[in-house]
Amino acid sequence: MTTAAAPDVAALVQELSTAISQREAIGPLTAHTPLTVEEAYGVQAAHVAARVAQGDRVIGAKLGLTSKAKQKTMKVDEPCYGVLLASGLLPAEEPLMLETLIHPRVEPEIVFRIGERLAGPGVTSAAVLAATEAVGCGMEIIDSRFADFKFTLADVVADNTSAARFILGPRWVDPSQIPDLSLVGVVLESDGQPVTTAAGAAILGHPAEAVALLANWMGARGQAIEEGWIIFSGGMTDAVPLTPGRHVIATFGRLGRITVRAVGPAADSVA
Ligand code: OOG
Ligand code: MG
Repeated sequence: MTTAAAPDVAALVQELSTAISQREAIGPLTAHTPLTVEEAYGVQAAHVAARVAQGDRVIGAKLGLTSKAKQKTMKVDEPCYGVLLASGLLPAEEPLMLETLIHPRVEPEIVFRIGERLAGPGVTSAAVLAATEAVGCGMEIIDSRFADFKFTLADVVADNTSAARFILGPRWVDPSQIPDLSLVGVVLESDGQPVTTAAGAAILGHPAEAVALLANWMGARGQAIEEGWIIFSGGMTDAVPLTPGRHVIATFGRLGRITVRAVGPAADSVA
């Protein structure tokens, strides 16, 4: 039996970093380097560590591909996770400057603020809810470093699951105020037209299930969801491309409403 040579993690991190700094999409890493999903998490961790060494800070994590809508469109049918960096937080009132990204898209998510360290194995959605200090809503702005958002599971994991920016909603609510997060609805509008609607149940049946999955995956890697982290549980609907001038509004009922306004030219964003 032959085993594949270990990937050159530093070279892959460099490729991703260059795509971000040059705002230019690249081809999938797996087109030239065989990569297992486990190795891909190693690339993601090395990339995040490099950002932290440059002064950034990990403030949470995000699930990816936890809804059927996302899995179908992205043609990857398994969830995954990435890291949220402090530099990604876009204040709610600020427009998104398109020239800072490659081809951004936006998606509505239910967000958890975790009050107690959580690490698997054995973390259940009930344990997640017990450890949740507050729930809120968010909009994630994803920006795959890969051309046309075409990737395999290993590629998207290495690329920190397309993480770019995120916006937090107007309020945090005690979880006891929302009896069932699977019933929280969202209405997504683009330029004044309704695009789609979804409910929390779109996220693995219940968004806390996604956070439990994350805690168990992290536990298996000797990591944990740390106290105070915010967790984006995954896009409830397909993402909407942010083209110049586009206004996207997500309304989540009692969790509030978020508006994203895209400003300026974008190299590769017309969809
Ligand atoms: C991958 C990231 C998916 C989500 O919420 O499902 C994601 C992508 O669609 O580029 O963040
Ligand atoms: Mg997302």
